[in-house]
Amino acid sequence: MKLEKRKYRHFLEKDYPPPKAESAAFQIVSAPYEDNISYGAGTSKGPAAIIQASQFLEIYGSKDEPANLGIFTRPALKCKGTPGKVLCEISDEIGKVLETSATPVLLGGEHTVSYGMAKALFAKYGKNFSIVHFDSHGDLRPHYYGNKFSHACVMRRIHEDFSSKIIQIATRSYCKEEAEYRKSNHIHALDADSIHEHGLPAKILPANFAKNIYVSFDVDALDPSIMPSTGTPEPGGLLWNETMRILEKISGEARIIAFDIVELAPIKGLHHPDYTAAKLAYKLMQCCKRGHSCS
Ligand SMILES: [Mn+2]
Repeated sequence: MKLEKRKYRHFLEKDYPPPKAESAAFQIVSAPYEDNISYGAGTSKGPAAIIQASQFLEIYGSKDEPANLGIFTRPALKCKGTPGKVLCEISDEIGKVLETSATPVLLGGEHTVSYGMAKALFAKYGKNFSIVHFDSHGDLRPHYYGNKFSHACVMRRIHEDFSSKIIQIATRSYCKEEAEYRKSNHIHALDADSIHEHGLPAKILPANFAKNIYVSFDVDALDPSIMPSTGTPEPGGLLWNETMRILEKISGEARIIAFDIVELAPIKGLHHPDYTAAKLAYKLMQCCKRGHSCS
């Protein structure tokens, strides 16, 4: 059987036999949840596509590499039923990871799944974590066509329920109501226009941020030229190298304690975006480890 035809269940398993869950430095939770779609479909296939593409990452580095420290992939969640039920399923699963010393990594699914991560982090850290939200959209709507748990509202729900401090990065598409909510609630932003016009600021994270950071990465933060596989591709996004610079800066300023990658909607026959998302997941794991060593 050709390597690329075989279906893999564990991140990187082709080259790195899966470690035991209890000794892994990272635990991956797959949440293939797809309930409400604004435009294009297919995010339920995102987690499996990232895991499949990860087999083709080439890793060469020291013993401190995440691959050598152990990445355990938990069985994918079912994500069936009401949004409330699915979000409980996700937060319970992340809660189990947080009882170990592993860093939780959540793969979506639509962006709504991030609420489950935030809920579990809030249970462990209280307000002692802040959120870095990469997205082309604000995701701050009060509801979206009547749905409070739409992916277009996820940061609003998180902000309301956990009072998290949030910075939005690469945003370039939001409505008036979201702009007003942002302003009146002191939600920080490093919009795509600002990055393209002025470059990156000396420090990315606001001074009042917690030292523990949860990075929620909607792949539509990336430019559609490198990331076409998402429901609402929005021109004017981040390219790869500038994304890496931002992540490196953030991991030098704080400690990434959890992250997610959401909204990948694989396109059949077009594998570079899946590979990009898998590489992003691995780079974020490296950033987690960098933050641990500098804190
Ligand atoms: Mn989003």
